[in-house]
Amino acid sequence: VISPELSSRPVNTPHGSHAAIAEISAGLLAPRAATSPKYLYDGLGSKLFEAICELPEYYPTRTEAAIFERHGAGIAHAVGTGATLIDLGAGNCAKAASLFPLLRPGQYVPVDISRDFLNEAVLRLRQRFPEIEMTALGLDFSSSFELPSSVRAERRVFFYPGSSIGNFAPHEAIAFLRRLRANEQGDGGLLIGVDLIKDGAVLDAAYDDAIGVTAAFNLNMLRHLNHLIGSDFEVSQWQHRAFFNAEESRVEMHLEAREALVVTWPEGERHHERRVERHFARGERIHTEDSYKYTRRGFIDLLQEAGFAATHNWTDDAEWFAVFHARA
Ligand code: AVI
Repeated sequence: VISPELSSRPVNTPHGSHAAIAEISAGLLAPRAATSPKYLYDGLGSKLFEAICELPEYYPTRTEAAIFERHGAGIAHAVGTGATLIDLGAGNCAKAASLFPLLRPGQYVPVDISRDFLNEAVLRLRQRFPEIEMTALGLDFSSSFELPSSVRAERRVFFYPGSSIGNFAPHEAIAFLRRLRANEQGDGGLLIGVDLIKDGAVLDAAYDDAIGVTAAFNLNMLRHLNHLIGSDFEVSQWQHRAFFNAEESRVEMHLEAREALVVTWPEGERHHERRVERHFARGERIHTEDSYKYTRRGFIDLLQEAGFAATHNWTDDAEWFAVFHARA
């Protein structure tokens, strides 16, 4: 199901790929420790994210779904039917699947870094929609990517819902959208969901829910890092922190050391016996995710900087979330 030439782990060690190990190690050793949010998504992380989407505090998923529900006909009219629908960060594929009756894609191409999770979802989806050709790709599209020849070239429409674009800094978002344009070949488009700036208390609650699902999602990254780089993080020594940073227009997620502690991991493949040590003071943080929020005008400007013309956008009554359709 998953195209083997597009593995997200080009050179495998007993843990992660060399590139991932080097990236994680450098991030942890930086004076302000940080990790890429992509490491939130191992198998359990993807399931926890699904649970987040069910939380009353996490409004983006249901608000976006309501926009698709209410404006589905207009969105389908703008996008057109029979397209090659490329679903970036497809996860359980549920959002795209709910649009199949309206968009009637000629080919569906779900892409996700969590390949086992994706595989399971696509197996189920094929039974529901046997008439749609499906090509699942298990790869990390956050850096560079090229679509294989099994993806039809005509009318490529990138579907990027859920405000995942918010997990890039604005300059990275522009670079990412430019790469999409390069893969799109002129006659396709982009259908993208974007979270809008709103009251800070609403944002704080959305990323620090009462029953602690988002805390578990964030803390699970430590287990994933232990698996990827062979580190010895103890989850109980850390706590979840999340808050809206209005100046930067983003929600930040951090993991904060509850006490002074040391984390170690193997220095490299050739020096298995030597371990890197990273000391954390009590209260010191690892910055694990940013989730940028935009105004509608601000996002139209960003699309334009990336070379897209924003043709339409749709929002909910409270203007908490917006869906944009853009063409090259
Ligand atoms: C996937 N992404 C858009 C989510 C967000 O809202 O930034 C990830 C998330 N992090 C915490 N809760 C949800």
